Amino acid sequence: MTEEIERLRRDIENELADIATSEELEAFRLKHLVKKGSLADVTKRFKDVPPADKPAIGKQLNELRQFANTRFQELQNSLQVSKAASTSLDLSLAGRKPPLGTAHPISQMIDEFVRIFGSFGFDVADGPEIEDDYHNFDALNFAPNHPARDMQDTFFLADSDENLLLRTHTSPAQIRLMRTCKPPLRFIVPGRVYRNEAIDSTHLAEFYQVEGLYVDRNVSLADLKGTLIAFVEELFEGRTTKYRFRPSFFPFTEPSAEFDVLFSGSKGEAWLEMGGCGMVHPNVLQNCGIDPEEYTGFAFGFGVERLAMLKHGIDNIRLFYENDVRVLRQLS
Ligand code: FA5
Repeated sequence: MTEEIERLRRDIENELADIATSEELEAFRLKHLVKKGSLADVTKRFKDVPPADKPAIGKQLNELRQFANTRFQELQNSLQVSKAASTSLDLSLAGRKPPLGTAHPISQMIDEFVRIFGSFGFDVADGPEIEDDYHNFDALNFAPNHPARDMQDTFFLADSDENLLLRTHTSPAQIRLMRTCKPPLRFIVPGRVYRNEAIDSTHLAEFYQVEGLYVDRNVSLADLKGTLIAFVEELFEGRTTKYRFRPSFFPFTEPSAEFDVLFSGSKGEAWLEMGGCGMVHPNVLQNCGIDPEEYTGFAFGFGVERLAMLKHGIDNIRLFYENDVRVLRQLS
């Protein structure tokens, strides 16, 4: 019987070595491991072995059974793992789209300014956020005792000998442009401005403005009105928006106006101030070395968040900066 067990062992080893699929493994199980399989068959005949040989042959038989069962189990596990690996990679599945981010609504609004005024022939310029008193106030014809210069409205930089401050508006960029470029000048200047203000649903202490400046011969108030109306009509894509020019005062423009747009929010309709505008004051042209007898110009400064509120029908300006992704996603 020893030779018979040895032969069976060689057969089992050879067959196991050739098994590559679960079907082959199943055939192996049916041939050797089930009740009527080869191993059960030899085990049945063990009772006929002479008692003296039983310990040695019993050991040989047990080892063979253990070997066959262990290898069977190992092969079954490894075939299951490779089957799972081959089915988890389905090359025909449609790809997963990565979630795409978008520009912030305020950046999108600035892009709209650049696009629309670009189509009107305006270039984009830049100016420093830390300004000096001269560019932010003096050169813009602010009287020395004008209330805007007050600490309560303006963030002055501590310990600065040069009266440095965080610009309160983008208008100082007008001065820098007129001092460095010769007319005709056509620029917009988007940028961040700072005011020492109480924050509420329409006011922030840090917000964006877009300054506009057009200086040439024969620029008139009609050009200013036509340009701003063309801008909002393009911005609101022809949706009828009501707007009005309201007489106002800025030291650096004469005449001056406030440009308002009718806003419908949750509390009904209200006029919302978009920005100031006017004809560049002759003193300002002179401060920049431009002859006011030869040239005229218009300027405007719009609040970007205010326009974005209107465009998206939002009545709380703070929503733009709370960075709630659910809100930002809706506005994109
Ligand atoms: C100015 O800042 C002028 N420099 C505008 C100007 C430019 C006039 C060129 C004439 C020629 P004003 O302080 O009104 O003006 O601000 C302009 C706009 O900024 C406002 O109409 C409003 O839309 C926006 N704005 C002003 N204060 C705030 C604030 N605290 N929060 C958000 N937006 C504001």
